[in-house]
Amino acid sequence: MRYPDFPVLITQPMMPLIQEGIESQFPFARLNEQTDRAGFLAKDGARFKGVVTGQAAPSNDALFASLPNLKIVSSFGVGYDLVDAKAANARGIVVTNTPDVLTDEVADLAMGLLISTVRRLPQADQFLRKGLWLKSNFPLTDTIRGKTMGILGLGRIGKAIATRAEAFGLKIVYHGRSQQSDVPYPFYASLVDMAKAVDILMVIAPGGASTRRIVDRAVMEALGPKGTLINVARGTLVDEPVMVEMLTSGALGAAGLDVFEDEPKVPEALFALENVVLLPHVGSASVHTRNLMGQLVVDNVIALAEGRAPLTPVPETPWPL
Ligand code: A2R
Repeated sequence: MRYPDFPVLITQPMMPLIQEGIESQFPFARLNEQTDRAGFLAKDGARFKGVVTGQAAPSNDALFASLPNLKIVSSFGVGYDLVDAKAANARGIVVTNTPDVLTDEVADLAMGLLISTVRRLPQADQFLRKGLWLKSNFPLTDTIRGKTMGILGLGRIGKAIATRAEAFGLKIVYHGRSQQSDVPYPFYASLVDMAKAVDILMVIAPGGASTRRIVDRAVMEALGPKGTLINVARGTLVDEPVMVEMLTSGALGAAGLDVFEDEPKVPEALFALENVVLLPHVGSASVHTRNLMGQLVVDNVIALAEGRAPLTPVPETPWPL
């Protein structure tokens, strides 16, 4: 064992690459397998210097309080809305995520989902499989030709989507909390104003309290019956009940959704709709990219165990703390 002095607490089931990387190099325990979690943490909590986690288990201040010698929370995924990074900072704990290595994969998926939604590729596939092509041609669809896409969240992934979308001939505009000086795309300070001006709204900003239901009824009404909503960020950014109602009535044209508010539960009303494409949160889910993300989770813990700087600290816990 390479790091006997750096015990790690694993809080949820992780991919095999992470489990093997931690189990072979660190003393470890699995919080999710403890029948008496509170008792376990009270007795053993002071042992752990690292936490390895993901989007299935919240890491909050109560957890940090029970781990008084914790140095790092290494979280799988670029989004870390279930980790209270501000509370971690206040306790001198660094939080790391897995940015960059998934940027192109998620951007590829976003474009695939956009074209699938507008050109109705899954519906066309079902049409053929059901033998309906023998009776008639598949109905003509909408197009992305000549359309404008508004990006909510022009960050690493948003920019990678914009590059791809430009190659497809789309006009790009964006909304965020502030205008960026070094991008060529028009900025909208108001999300509603941007939604009025575009055909496609691409959602790729972080989850959490500041973006909760930011895509509300007013935004979806502005997008309108000919508009297309694509969400590859987090389900929490969209008012899901309103979206379902508006997609059902036709007040919102179409939606391509990789994320949902209460995953893996998806509102069943969506299953019956022809104007939606639904994916089970697969934005980064290729073997190649998930392995890069998993290795980064392990490498961040190793960096701390060796007394080095973490590779990818989140902005709320800048290094050195
Ligand atoms: O607001 P800005 O100018 O800092 O732009 C950031 C934007 N953003 C927001 N936009 C509107 N309202 C907010 N409250 C808000 N908070 C952040 O989201 C920035 O352009 C973008 C996030 O970009 P990055 O931090 O580079 O993240 P990355 O790697 O592109 O991933 C985005 C999200 C993840 O957090 C996951 O939830 C999802 O993609 O997979």
